[in-house]
Amino acid sequence: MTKKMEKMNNKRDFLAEIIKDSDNIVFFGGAGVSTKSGIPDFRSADGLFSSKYKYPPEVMLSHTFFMNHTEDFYHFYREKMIYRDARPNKAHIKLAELEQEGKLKAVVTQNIDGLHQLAGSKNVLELHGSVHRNYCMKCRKRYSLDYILDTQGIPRCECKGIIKPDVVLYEESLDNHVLFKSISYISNADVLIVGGTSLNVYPAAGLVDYYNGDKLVLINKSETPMDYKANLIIHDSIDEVLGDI
Ligand code: CNA
Repeated sequence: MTKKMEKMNNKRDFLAEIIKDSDNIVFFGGAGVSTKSGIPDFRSADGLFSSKYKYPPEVMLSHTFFMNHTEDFYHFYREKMIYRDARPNKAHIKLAELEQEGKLKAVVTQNIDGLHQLAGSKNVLELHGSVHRNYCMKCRKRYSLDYILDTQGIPRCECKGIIKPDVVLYEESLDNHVLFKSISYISNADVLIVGGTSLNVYPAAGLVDYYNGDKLVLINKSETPMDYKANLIIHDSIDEVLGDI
């Protein structure tokens, strides 16, 4: 792999060749995939974690905070976590095309924005849930994102129960079915492309360890704690890198 890479003119050509040669690619991504669509990530300089709020974002996005300060949670959530008008960028679109061509088997994402599906991806494993699904904590009735955005304060079900977004908050565990399916795709992948994630949030970040192959591609603007594991590292914008292929 390394020798082959030395012969290639640049990393992007090498990535193009890896993609051309495989029909078993899995993509694992995070918030950086959607920044070009106008949705801020957590850990970039202009990300949510560098903004000043009354409570840190990790606290406001925790299960305890949701239960004890539901109205404050919804204030932050509606203002900072939901971007109804966001559209897929070149990264989402390329990944959907690769799936349609039969080359990419699954998108495993930490994102909750639904942009992969909007771009046309069919097999999307949402490790942290989705802002598009919401349910009553009392009777389990389902509600749309529009319902959450078009109400004020705490959104209530017709049975008066509190509606909760189907997103995995801090302190909550991941859906086992989604997690095991993700592990299965990643452990059987020929190529694993990891992108737009700081690989800081566990257990999601630990999924990289299930990859068994020798074509681990990491595309991220900044360094990650798993750069040393990658066979090909591109520190650049994922929308440009994937869009150019
Ligand atoms: P993160 O910790 O904020 O890391 C994002 C990473 O992406 C950083 O390392 C950036 O350097 C990098 N990055 C930013 N823009 C680009 C780009 N255009 N091209 C390449 N790299 C880029 O986010 P993670 O996803 O790693 O952390 C997981 C959290 C963030 C999950 O729980 C998500 O639910 C949560 N989140 C999701 C969204 C969303 O759904 N769009 C938005 C904000 C946060």
